[in-house]
Amino acid sequence: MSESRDPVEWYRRMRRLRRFEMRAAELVGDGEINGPVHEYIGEEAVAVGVCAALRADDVITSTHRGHGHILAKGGAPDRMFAELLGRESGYNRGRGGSMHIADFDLGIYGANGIVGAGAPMACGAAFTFKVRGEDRVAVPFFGDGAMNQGVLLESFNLAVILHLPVIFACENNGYAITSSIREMLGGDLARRAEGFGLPAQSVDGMDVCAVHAASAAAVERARAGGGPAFLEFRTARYSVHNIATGGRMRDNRSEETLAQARERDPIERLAGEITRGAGWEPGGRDAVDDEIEREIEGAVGFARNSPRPRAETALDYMYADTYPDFPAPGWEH
Ligand SMILES: Cc1ncc(C[n+]2csc(CCOP(=O)(O)OP(=O)(O)O)c2C)c(N)n1
Ligand SMILES: [Mg+2]
Repeated sequence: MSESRDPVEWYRRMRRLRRFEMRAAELVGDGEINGPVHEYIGEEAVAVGVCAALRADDVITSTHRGHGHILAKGGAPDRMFAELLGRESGYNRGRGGSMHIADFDLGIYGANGIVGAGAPMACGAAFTFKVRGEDRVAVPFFGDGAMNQGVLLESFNLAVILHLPVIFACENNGYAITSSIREMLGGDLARRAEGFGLPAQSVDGMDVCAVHAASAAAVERARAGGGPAFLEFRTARYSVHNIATGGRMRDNRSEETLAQARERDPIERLAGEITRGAGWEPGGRDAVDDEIEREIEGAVGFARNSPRPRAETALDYMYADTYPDFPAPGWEH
């Protein structure tokens, strides 16, 4: 998906993320989706605001909570639902499920079940851009929980010393599974990143305009050779960690705290700003909502009508059966 500075388009993209997740939750409830599903509802402004600052040829790495990032970078809802429903037409031919969706052509270098693991991959991509003299950037998304992973801190260091075009996008929703950041994380996230030499900023992650502005500035800098940056987006997930396990993964937030988070809803906020500002396209908000509804229902229908892999092919595509020559031709020892 390409760069956008149009608030109505941001609304459309956020609404797509929200409805995708709501529909996925229903399918989990109905038993049509098996395996873990980490819902992104409440955090839509982060994925949409960041990705609207990226070109189609920039790359992202994602997390276990990846649906939002993938959709915001242009992932197709029909192939995503097909993957969640375990169908042959899914992104991983139905063998990967929610946490392994990737599309290299769209610059989506994968959701990832290993917390923090996308960061070094993004550094690798950014190193390639730098060596080739390309003005592309790489954005690893990760959560507050990943800030305690060694590999993430090593990636900060690597990005700084190699001056890589990486924008570290930290989604601080205050929780890692059921553990509050207050009990688990020493110091301040942005100050921690600054300690590595990264320019760092803390941003209201419920405000897509603020997310986009901070991201666009960091991307522009990185493209021009200005090096990496760290952005903390303060956000909130409305649901439990993994909706497939239901109440067993409930954190200790009170109903009141959750209600307060919902009052800051990023989609309602943007909708209000559009109404008060430049206004809606012909047909208004309802027309966009209807368009998304048709898209999401069409995607669910596509997935349901797609064949499941045959049992005897379950292990196909799990392992590479050919390897590139190594050392690669031209490699100097
Ligand atoms: C290396 C590693 N350690 C632990 C886990 C188990 N785990 C899965 S999600 C998660 C919490 C991640 O929290 P955060 O990074 O804040 O992301 P959020 O779920 O809040 O989006 C943990 C500890 C894992 N998947 N990988
Ligand atoms: Mg978190």
